Amino acid sequence: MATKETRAHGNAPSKPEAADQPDLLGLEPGELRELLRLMILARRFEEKTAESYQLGKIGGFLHLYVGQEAVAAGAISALREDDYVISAYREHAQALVRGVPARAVMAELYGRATGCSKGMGGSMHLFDRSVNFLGGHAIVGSHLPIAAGVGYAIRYRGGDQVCLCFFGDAAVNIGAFHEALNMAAKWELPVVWIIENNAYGMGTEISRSAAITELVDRACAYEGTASAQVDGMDVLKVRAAIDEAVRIAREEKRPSLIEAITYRFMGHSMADPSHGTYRAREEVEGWREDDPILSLSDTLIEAGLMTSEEYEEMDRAVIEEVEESAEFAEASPRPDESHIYDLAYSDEYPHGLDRRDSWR
Ligand SMILES: Cc1ncc(C[n+]2csc(CCOP(=O)(O)OP(=O)(O)O)c2C)c(N)n1
Ligand SMILES: [Mg+2]
Repeated sequence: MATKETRAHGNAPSKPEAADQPDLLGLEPGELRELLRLMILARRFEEKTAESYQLGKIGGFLHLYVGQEAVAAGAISALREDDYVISAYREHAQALVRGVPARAVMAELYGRATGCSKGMGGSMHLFDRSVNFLGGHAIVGSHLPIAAGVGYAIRYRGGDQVCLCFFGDAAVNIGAFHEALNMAAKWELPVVWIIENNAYGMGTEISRSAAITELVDRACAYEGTASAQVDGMDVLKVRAAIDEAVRIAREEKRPSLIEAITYRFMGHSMADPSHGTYRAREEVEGWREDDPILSLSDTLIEAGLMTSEEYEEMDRAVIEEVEESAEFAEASPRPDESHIYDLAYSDEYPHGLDRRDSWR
């Protein structure tokens, strides 16, 4: 069973904690409250999407991130605006935390022209170039070589940005994982690889598919790749690990592989009941006790950085924002059928080539 006890839980390079003082990483109270707000936004947003899905307002697949919010919030908050984020298909939270407006994400899920991918992508293909959010990729592992390419482009242009690449534990057994990590190490690319190890690829527990289950250990196959395993239920520990990985990428021009130990509270997708037949109810309930939102709100309240009334007010404001995003989506038009072939291929050809040249 993938209980908290049976899984490794973090050797992140965070500072040692004093007796019963939480390590707040020197963050300002406002920054800490924003981390909490972002996690609540991801949670409330997805609760709403589950409701809309059941009402038939959202079509296709819908993979919820509930339980894993600390990974997206901790990691993306460590970035600068000109850095890049790329993700797999469980990416609503990453898009929201990166700054894609809730209404643009919701409208995309509803298949509306006002969505961040103009209603042509849906849940697994969120994209927003204005905040350097490069997707949303449905094929497991397919975006890792793209992240290496982004890292290469940064290096080629002499920039000091970083590309943060999220993927699940099952992606580490895909060939593209090896190819991408190998090239990133060889070419010293500023990529931070984040494995969101939630113990399962659909209904298969990682120990049944991976020869090495300490996934972070795979970093040693790619010399120069820094690595850390971190408690992915603790947003501050994730933040500390990614702060360091980002520093390494920016200053030392080296990639890192970070394994965040986390858990999804819901099923693989809306088609999968929350515990299914492949995991025990007690296992899910055990992890729910480690809810990253409640952990941070307790920490902030105990540290005197927030009152429980302020927490409730924050939650209320987020719920309002989410409700408004659903109303916006509902009222938005669907994309026109005449655009069905748009956005699949680029119309721009580099280096003065014209469309016909590509057929020669
Ligand atoms: C190449 C490929 N094979 C199979 C699938 C079907 N599939 C979709 S999600 C998934 C499991 C992926 O699990 P993981 O990488 O751990 O991510 P998680 O769903 O846990 O976030 C599989 C096998 C796919 N999308 N792409
Ligand atoms: Mg997984």
